[in-house]
Amino acid sequence: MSKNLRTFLNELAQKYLEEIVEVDREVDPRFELTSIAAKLEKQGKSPVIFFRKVKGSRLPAVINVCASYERMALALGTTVQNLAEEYAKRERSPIPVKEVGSAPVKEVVIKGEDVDLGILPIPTHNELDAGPYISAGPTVMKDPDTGALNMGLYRLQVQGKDELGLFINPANHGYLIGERYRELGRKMEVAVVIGHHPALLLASVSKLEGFGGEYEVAGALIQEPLEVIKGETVDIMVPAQAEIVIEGEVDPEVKRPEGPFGEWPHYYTGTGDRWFIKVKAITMRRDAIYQTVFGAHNEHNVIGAVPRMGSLLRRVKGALPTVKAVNLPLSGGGRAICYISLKKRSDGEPKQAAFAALSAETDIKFVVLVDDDIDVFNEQEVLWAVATRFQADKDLIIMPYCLGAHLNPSAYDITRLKHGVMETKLILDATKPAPPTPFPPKADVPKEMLDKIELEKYLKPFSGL
Ligand SMILES: Cc1cc2nc3c(=O)[nH]c(=O)nc-3n(C[C@H](O)[C@H](O)[C@H](O)COP(=O)(O)O)c2cc1C
Ligand SMILES: [Mn+2]
Repeated sequence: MSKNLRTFLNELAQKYLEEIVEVDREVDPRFELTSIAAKLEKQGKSPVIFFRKVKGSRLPAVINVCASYERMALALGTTVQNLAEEYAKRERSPIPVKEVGSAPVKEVVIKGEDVDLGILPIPTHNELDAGPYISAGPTVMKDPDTGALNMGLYRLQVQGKDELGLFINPANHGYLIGERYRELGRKMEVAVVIGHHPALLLASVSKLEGFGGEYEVAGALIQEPLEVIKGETVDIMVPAQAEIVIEGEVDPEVKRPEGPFGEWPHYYTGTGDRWFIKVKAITMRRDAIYQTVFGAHNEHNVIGAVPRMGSLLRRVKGALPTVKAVNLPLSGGGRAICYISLKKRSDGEPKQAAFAALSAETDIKFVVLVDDDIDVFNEQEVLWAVATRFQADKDLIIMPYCLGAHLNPSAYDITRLKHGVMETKLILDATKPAPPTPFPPKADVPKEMLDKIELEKYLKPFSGL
């Protein structure tokens, strides 16, 4: 059976029952649903939470499907240690989609006047959010020049029974494609996909070269072709195994206020005039499960970080094959800060890796390069390298006025007087000089002795003076 949200939730329940909990009591989609997740998160827990009854809808809802690295490793059948490596490997071997003639996502088809987003249990996540937001619905659109299907995860604000505000960062493919439709004087057809195997959400955040390719990466992540079927009202192939698909159209000449929404830096950002989708059809499973991602919380950052780390590892290694590992730590929201380790052969080499990372992902503003003896997943070690191998006057590069993370509250515009799409990029090269330049070895006991020591043969409870 094709992989989808249900196969994943069943697998999770079979292997790690404690990782998924359910709520039978009716909950309010406005704040109550997310407050339950927030309360657990404050206790250091982010289980999948399945809500059987959400006020105002007949559909159940699920949150936190992607809220931990362990769960994402399970989704890809690997371990947390190998997650980025495995992601990069699969991204290198995309699998073409498979078209099918019938699909569960077509069990219910609602079109035209009957369309009402109100049937879906769409939560309002955080206190100052502008209203209910679809946060786990990747949007698919066609590049008008090549026909390639591009998919990105963009927030969608419910603005009416058949209208969804669409916020796309100007650095993303989706924005450039929308601008192209505007130039051509055409409307842009879109399909929003809700509820699928985590691979689909992850793929929609992959950092791919050029427009499109996300469906094929989703296939590579689940290691089987992604099943797709023709849209009802749009000329776009949609994932057959999804829970819900929303089809519609964007007039790229028209923008209107959208936001605020609690974003990945854990602030309300991105408010402004944006495009919106006029919904033409909703198709879904008869007993569709509505999936949401918890904005400005752990899940938002984990799902932002996992695919980016995989894509970055692939792309940075492509530029410099001696790169060992890449981490986008959660301390940087899983996006803004990047640690890269490499086996340095020549002086100047680390900057090549930094340039590759910065060109692959505009949200990164701060790159730290370390040698391969440093574990990039251990921030204490990374800072030790900075403390001992880095001198600011020769190892630091500042690049102002770069395309940055629009949603970072400190980003600026060209006048520097207002918020905008630009940030200042920083590279710290905390690597030792390339051999043969001498550098003191790290102080520690001999490794052979350390390996030989079996503590239980030595240690006894203290018997007193
Ligand atoms: C939970 C989550 C929400 C996101 N929301 C947005 C958003 O509202 N707008 C946006 O432009 N990017 C958003 N992103 C990032 C994009 O999905 C990501 O940059 C993607 O690679 C863009 O694809 P594209 O370049 O093909 O357009 C979000 C990412 C995550 C993980
Ligand atoms: Mn893309």
